[in-house]
Amino acid sequence: MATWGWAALAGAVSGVLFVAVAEVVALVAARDASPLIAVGSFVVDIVPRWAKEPAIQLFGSNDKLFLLATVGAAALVAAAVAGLLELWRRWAGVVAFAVAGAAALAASVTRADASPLAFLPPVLGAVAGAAGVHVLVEALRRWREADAGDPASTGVDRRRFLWLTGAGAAIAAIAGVASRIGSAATSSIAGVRAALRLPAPATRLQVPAGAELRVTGLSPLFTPNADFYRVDTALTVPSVDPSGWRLTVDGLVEKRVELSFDDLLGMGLHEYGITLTCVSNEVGGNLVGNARWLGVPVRDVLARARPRRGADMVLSRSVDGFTAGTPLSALTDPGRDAILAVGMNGEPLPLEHGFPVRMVVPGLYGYVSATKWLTELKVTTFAADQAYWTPRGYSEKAPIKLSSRIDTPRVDKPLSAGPTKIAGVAWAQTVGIQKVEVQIDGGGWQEATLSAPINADTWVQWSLDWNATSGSHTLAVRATDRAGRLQEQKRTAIAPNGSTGWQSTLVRVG
Ligand SMILES: Nc1nc2c(c(=O)[nH]1)N[C@H]1C(S)=C(S)[C@@H](COP(=O)(O)O)O[C@H]1N2
Ligand SMILES: [Mo]
Repeated sequence: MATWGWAALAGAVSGVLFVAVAEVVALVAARDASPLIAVGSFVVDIVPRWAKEPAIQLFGSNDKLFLLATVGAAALVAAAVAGLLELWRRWAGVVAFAVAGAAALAASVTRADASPLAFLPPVLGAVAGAAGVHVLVEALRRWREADAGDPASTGVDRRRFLWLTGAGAAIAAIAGVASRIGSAATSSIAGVRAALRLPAPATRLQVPAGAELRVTGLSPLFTPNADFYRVDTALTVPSVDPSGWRLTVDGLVEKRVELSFDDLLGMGLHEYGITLTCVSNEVGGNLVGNARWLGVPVRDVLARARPRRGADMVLSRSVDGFTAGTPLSALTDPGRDAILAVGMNGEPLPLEHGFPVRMVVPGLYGYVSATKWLTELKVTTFAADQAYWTPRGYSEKAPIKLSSRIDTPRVDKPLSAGPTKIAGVAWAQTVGIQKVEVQIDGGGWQEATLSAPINADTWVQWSLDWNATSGSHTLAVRATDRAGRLQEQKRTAIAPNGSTGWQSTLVRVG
């Protein structure tokens, strides 16, 4: 191999050493302050919408894995270049590692949930990487100089370089594996959650007879937690221990309030049925789910702090820095069940869905209301504060749009001729669904049977009998809400405040 090839390899090994040492230090000294995650999170926050959306569409819930792999690959290439720089000029590679360390340091200490020792992993990692590249490239230089001048010592110097490079790679590998095993062993929040017993609700959700239609292929009335869609900017699921959790209510309030988890539970828990929807849900998409939530009304919590006149927004903040801006009126309205949820479908909130406390507000898209891993409610104004997605191209206010979806039959599942059912779900949170109509092959609109609604905040299921004949058929669906409004026919994109359009799908009957 050419000298430059060896130098690039030496740089790459030093790069892996940087990351592995940083991971170990992060585990021991500053839990969760992994520079790779910090840099990845920084990228998540700065990539523009046009770059983010295709990645999400392409990789779905693996988008985070894809991002980390990209950051890792870029770091490896940069480290190889640092090896070449060190070969070109002594110390130039060391300077490159120092610059990379400074960038990782900036990303680490500016994270919302940065621990006081967050500076240690990138600093010590960079020291290890810089030392690695310098020592290895010096050894390479000696070998190559010996090659040119004194052939007798070539073998010794060659072995020395290879030995050092191998040792560096081995140390990196061991440290990397150890840090992974260690972090799995110490992430005890899953255990804390499993042991948690929530009090019984003071009022239970009433589910009327006929609330669930039994049709094969139709979404269940309540989406199981394991199937519930997940959308957030968090590269690693935040670990929040309920015993140390505090909710601060501050800003434009008469009295700043701080609540512990037990204080919150002590306010009285009630059960609610609310269908959550993501603004990124495409027509026919699955970024929507219905759950039985256990929680405390937000208005009760706000009442303790007494919002001042002039306030019109509540900026809810997550431990990871994400924020949502919700109209104050939607949270104080006695007619709307905006809640701080601690339970989901009979269990404590799953870690990915915001354990231990999240917000859920009927009728508003998740990004303006449903803050997970909640830590603060700041009473403020839309004029004074902006939430996470506002400067990133999404509307400040975003009520959920009336929508309907066909669950069965599906394009990818051919069916046989004969009597069958066309079925799906429809939602118009806070208003309710009055009617769902189905159109077959461009014919007349036929009214579907609706499930008995739990309330206006949950979706309803719908179904229509169909005698399917052989061949291809186009099925379309549209809903009307209880205010008499027909679902918007015109297709619009998800940005800036949610997609519209009637779903139409092609099915093959064999
Ligand atoms: N902390 C935090 N909370 C968040 C988000 C986030 O990125 N970070 N995303 C929001 C968005 S866009 C949606 S649609 C919902 C999704 O909630 P789920 O993952 O429980 O389905 O969470 C909201 N809460
Ligand atoms: Mo969302």
